[in-house]
Amino acid sequence: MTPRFKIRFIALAAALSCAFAGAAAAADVKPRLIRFGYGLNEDSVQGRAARHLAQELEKISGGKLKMKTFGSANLGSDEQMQGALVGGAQEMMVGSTAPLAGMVKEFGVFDLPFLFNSEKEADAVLDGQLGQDLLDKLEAKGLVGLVYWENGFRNMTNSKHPIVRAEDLQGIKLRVMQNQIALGVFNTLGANAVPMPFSELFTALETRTVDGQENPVTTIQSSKFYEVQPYLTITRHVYTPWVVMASKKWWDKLSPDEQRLVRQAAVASRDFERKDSRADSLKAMGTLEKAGMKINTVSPQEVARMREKVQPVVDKYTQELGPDLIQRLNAEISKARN
Ligand code: TK8
Repeated sequence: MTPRFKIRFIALAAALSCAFAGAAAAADVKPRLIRFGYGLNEDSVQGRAARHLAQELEKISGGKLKMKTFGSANLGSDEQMQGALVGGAQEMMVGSTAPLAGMVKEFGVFDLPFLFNSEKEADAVLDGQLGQDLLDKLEAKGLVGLVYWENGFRNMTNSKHPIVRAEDLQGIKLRVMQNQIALGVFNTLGANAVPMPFSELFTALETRTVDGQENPVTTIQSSKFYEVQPYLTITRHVYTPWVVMASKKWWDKLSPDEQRLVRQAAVASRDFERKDSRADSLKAMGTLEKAGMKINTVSPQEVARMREKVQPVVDKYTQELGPDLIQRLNAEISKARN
C-alpha cells in the first residue's frame, strides 16, 4: 500500500466502524436467548413458521436476538405454556385462542361455530381493531399478544363411520379443545365431548380413549391422525386462530428497540405462516386421500341443520361474552364479506 492509499484506507475503515458502532448504539439491543414453544411437530405449519420467525429475528437484530424453538409441546401443552409465560419461566409461544378464553373470556368468540365463511373474513377481523382489542386484554393477565397465525377451518375425523348427518355424532367420544363453548357445541350436536390438551390427543386416538377429534386438514396431516382415524368429514364448522405471545414479565425488561424488532419479526412470521397454511391446506387433502382416509363433505342442507341445532349455544354465549361484542364482530364480518 502507498502511504497515501494507506491513509485513505484507514480513514475509510474508521468511518465504517463508526457507522456500525453508531447503528449499534442507536439500536439498544442486547444479546438474548428466547425460548419459543409450540404444540405441533417440527414438520407442520407451526414448525415452519416458528423457524421463519427465529431466522427473521436473528437477521434483523444482527444476530443478537437468538430464538430457540421447541415443537411437539416439549415445553408443555398450550395451557401449560400460557402459565409459564405468565410466570416468566418461558419467553414466547404460539397457541390456540380456545384455552386462552379461560383467562380472557372474549377469546371465546373464535369458538362460536359457523362464524366465518372464508379466510379473508377471518384475516379482516383478526388484523382489524377487534382482533387488536382482544390482544390488548392479555396484558392485564401477564401476556403480550403480538400477532395471529392461521390454524384454520376445522373438520372432524373419527374411527367409527362418516359423519353425514349431525345424528352420526351420537355415541362418538370426540376430543375438543379445553373451552366451554367447544364443549357445549359438540355435546349439543350429539357427541360425547371430551376436553383434552392437544399434546395427549394422538395417544388418546390410538388407544381409543376417544373416537374422534376436530382440527384443520393441515394438522390432521402433519400430526398423522390418518394413521388412527379412517374417516374425515369436511365440516368447516369453526375457524380458529393461533396467537403468538410473549411473557409480559420478560417483555417489560426489553428495550423499546428490542420490542420493535420482536414485533417486526412476528408480523413477518404471520405473513409467511398464512401463505404457507393456505398452500399446505390444498396439498393436505390429496395426501390424506392417498393415505387411505375416507373423505366426505357435509351437504349445505346439513350444515344449515347443524347451525340450527347449535343456535341455543350461540345465544347463550352471546349473552355471556357480551351482545355488544358479538354485534361488533358480526358487523366487521359483513363488512369483509361484501
Ligand atoms: C396445538 C393446538 C392445536 C389446536 C388443538 O398446540 O388443540 O386442537 O388446534 O393446534 O393449539
